[in-house]
Amino acid sequence: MTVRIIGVPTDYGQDRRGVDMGPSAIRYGGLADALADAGVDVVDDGDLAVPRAEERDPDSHPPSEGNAKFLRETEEVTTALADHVADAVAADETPLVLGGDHSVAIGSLAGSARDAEIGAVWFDAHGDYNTPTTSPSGNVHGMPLAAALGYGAWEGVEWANAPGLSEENVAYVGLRALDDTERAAIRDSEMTAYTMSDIDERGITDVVEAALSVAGAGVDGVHVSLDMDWLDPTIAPGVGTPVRGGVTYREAHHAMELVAGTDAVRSMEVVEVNPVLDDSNETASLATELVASAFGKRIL
Ligand code: 6HN
Ligand code: MN
Ligand code: MN
Ligand code: MN
Repeated sequence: MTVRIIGVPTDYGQDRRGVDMGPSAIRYGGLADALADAGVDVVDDGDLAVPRAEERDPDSHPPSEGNAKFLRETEEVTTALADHVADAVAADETPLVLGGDHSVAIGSLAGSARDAEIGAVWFDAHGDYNTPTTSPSGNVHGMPLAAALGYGAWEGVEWANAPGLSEENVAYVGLRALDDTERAAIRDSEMTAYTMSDIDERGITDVVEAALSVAGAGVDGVHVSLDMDWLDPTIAPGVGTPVRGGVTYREAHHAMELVAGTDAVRSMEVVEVNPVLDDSNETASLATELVASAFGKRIL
C-alpha cells in the first residue's frame, strides 16, 4: 500500500489561529516513522497553497450564501485538494490529508467520491452538519459533511458536493456536541449516529464495527475522517473546539485498528491539530500514532 500525504494548512474555517500549523506539527510529531512502523510506502506531496485569512475578506461571497465565512477561499482550496485526492486514488494510492481545520474534508470527500461510491466514518465530537444558513458561528469547519451531502443551503453547490457519497453510508462515532438545528437535521437524515453514550453502553468495538459496516455497505471504499477533538481533551489538548468526555487513548487506538482490519479505507484525513494550543506537540504525536494504527501497525 502506498500512502500519499497531502498537507492542507487552513485556519480560516474556524476562529482560533494556529491550526494552519497542523501539517508541520504532525510531520514533526513523527508521521514518517509512524507510517514506516505501519509497513506502508509513503509519498509526501508537501502542502497545498492556502490563502492567509488576514489578507482576505471573510464576507467576500454573495449574501445569498448565508453567513459562512471565507467561502471563496474554501472553494479555492477544496477544489485543488479534491483533484489531488482523486489523482491519488486513481493511481491506487491512499491519500492521507493533513489539516488544517475540518473544512478541508469538503475536498477530501469530493475527490474520493468523484468516480466511485463511497461511505464515510466521522470520528468527531461534533456533527459538522451545519449549513451557511443554520450555522451559529459561520465557521465552515462545522459544515463539511452537510456540504458534501448537499444538505440544505449546500444543495447544488457543485464544488462542495461529493457525487458518490450518500447519507445511508455515513456513520458518526463519538458525537457529544451538536447545535439544536444540527441535531434535528441529523435525526431527519439517513445517516447513522453513534454518540459517546452509545460507546459507554455498547463499547468501542461494537460501535466502530457497526459504523464501518454502515459506511462500507455496497460502496467502493470508505473515507475515514479523524477530528482530533474526538478524543478526550486530557489526551488531545491541542484542538480549537475541545469537548469534555471524549474517547480514551486505548479506545482511539482500538478504533483505528478496527479501521485497518476492514481493508476498505480509500482515503483518510486527520484534522484540527493546533500546536499553539497543544502541550509539547502531544496531540500531533498522538495523531501520528492513530494514523499508524489505521494503516495497519500492530503491537506484535
Ligand atoms: N469541528 N457546531 C459548531 C459550529 O460552529 O458549527 C462547532 C463546530 C466544530 C467543528 O470541530 O470540526
Ligand atoms: Mn458572509
Ligand atoms: Mn470536532
Ligand atoms: Mn470536525
